[in-house]
Amino acid sequence: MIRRTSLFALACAMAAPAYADAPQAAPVATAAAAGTPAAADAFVAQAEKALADASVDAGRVAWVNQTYITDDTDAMAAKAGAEITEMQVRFGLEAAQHLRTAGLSADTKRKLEILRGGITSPAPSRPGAAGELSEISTRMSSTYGKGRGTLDGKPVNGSDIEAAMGEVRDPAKLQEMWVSWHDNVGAPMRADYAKSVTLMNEGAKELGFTDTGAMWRSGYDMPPAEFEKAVDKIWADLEPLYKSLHTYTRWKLNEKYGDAVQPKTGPIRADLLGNMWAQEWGNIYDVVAPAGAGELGFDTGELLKAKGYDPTKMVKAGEQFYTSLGLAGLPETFWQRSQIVKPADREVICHASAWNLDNKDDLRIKMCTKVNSDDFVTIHHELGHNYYQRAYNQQPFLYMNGANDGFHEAIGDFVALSITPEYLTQIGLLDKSQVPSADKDVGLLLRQGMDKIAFLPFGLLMDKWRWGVYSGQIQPGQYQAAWDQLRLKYQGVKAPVARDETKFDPGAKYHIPGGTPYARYFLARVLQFQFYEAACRQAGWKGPLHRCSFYGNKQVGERLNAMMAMGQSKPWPDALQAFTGSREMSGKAMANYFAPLKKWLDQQNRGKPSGW
Ligand code: X8Z
Ligand code: ZN
Repeated sequence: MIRRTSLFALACAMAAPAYADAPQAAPVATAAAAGTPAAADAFVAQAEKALADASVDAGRVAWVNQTYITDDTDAMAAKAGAEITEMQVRFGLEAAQHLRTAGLSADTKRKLEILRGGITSPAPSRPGAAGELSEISTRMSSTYGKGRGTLDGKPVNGSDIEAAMGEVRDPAKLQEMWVSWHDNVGAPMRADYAKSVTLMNEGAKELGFTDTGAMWRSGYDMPPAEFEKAVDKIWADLEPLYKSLHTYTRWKLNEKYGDAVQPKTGPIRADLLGNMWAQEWGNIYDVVAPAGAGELGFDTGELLKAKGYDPTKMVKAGEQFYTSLGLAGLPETFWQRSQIVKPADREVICHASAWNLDNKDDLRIKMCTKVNSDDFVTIHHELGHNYYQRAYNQQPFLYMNGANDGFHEAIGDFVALSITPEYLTQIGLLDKSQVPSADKDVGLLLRQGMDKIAFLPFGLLMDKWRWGVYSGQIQPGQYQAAWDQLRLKYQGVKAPVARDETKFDPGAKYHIPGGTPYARYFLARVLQFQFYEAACRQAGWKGPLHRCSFYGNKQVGERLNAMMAMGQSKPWPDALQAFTGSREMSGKAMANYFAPLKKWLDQQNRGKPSGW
């Protein structure tokens, strides 16, 4: 698989990543003497051009591989990926040399740092290493894409089993799906994963980082150690909110399933939460909804089905939100070239992603869309990536990226927060008479919190685990145990059956075999509320925050576009300030949004066991 760097792409927001058959980088031919700012400028210009040129073909190779997995496309993708990585590493190492030069311009320094630190899968420069890493990465990624679990003993593909985890309520069936998926998909990847860690760390060290985790943490306009502290601080601020939700949810699960399935104390059984990874819990809203206030009278997925929406119509509705903000419609090619539903006759990577194949406007999404509420949100999420990509397409190639990767993940989610009942009436999905009254506010917030709040500890622990693996603090013989410990510590969940070191549960989550860093989603979860609070303020909204929709607001659209158009050209606090006025990523806006829910949860939880 094409190894992506944050230079070209977020795995989920894939600007044309890199290049197959790229010309070997020639030494910079320039009159400027080596070690001078002019030589650094010339190197950056040459590297930027080479990468931009080469990125388009490689993007196509990756697209074809991920939408048509065969041994042949795997081989082509592995080859293209190796060539990309080799070129990136070569430029990265040269960038490190130029960074020693005094008197560099701010732009040149920023671009050199991007070249050195923005490689997500750094391979060692010795011959053959990039090829080996690329082959392993392609194998892991395609193995995931082709993975099957079972339900009632019959094989079920990834997108179907993901949806079934949200719908099935029989604990034995949930357990079967959970165990089969984790055993079949995760466990066989263990040795490949360990090998990839060794290779990537060797590469990261060559580029001057202590390990790959430190390299990943270096992409936030602050030292890696400070980034870790910033993330921990956000979590510390929001942990009480999560604990309140956990206490309440465990109680409700115990009421539904009884002590034998879900005890009143201790961790929650991970397969009962409506999601294969227990990362978002909104699918079991029916299980936790309080009588009266919790009866919302509608479910977005049911509304879509009732109104006869198909996946393409869902995407059109998503596009319509963005155009209502004054942003241009998607190009015709988007509709011709996207993969919106799972092809019946071939293996693909179903995990949703957004692409810009020509770095201009060859925008596409790749999804295996189902008509349900999760995928309605995911469509808005992916289109957020596409609109971001197009907004920054005038930037120099090395700045064609999010202000940081959390921004890229946050745009579409921020837009989807505007999918309020009122908005659903505006687009004709919900009847005016069905809009839940103010006494249903707690229910609306609980439905939203089951997705948004529940995600936080998962969003954090994915990379806590990888940071530990890359630093060597977690050794291969402890992969599973360390994973289980982090799941327990942060999420308070546990596997439905005992796990041991023959398993490899991290491999059963897309981003581990896919090599996509995950802290971005944690950041996005808080950033989206910062954006939303700011947009609602700009729109002059006066009511409860969660009822605000900025649908149709051109001023919000204009300011959003201004922030997105900056790409990665400035440190992220500048971009954040441009839209929100603040220079800090913080959990405050999210805590503010959910404050009425927190109060209500704590009332419900009185006298109930809390923690695990
Ligand atoms: O991977 C994604 C997107 C593609 S960038 C669908 N997300 C994370 C996940 O599914 O684990 C969005 C939310 C978190
Ligand atoms: Zn995304």
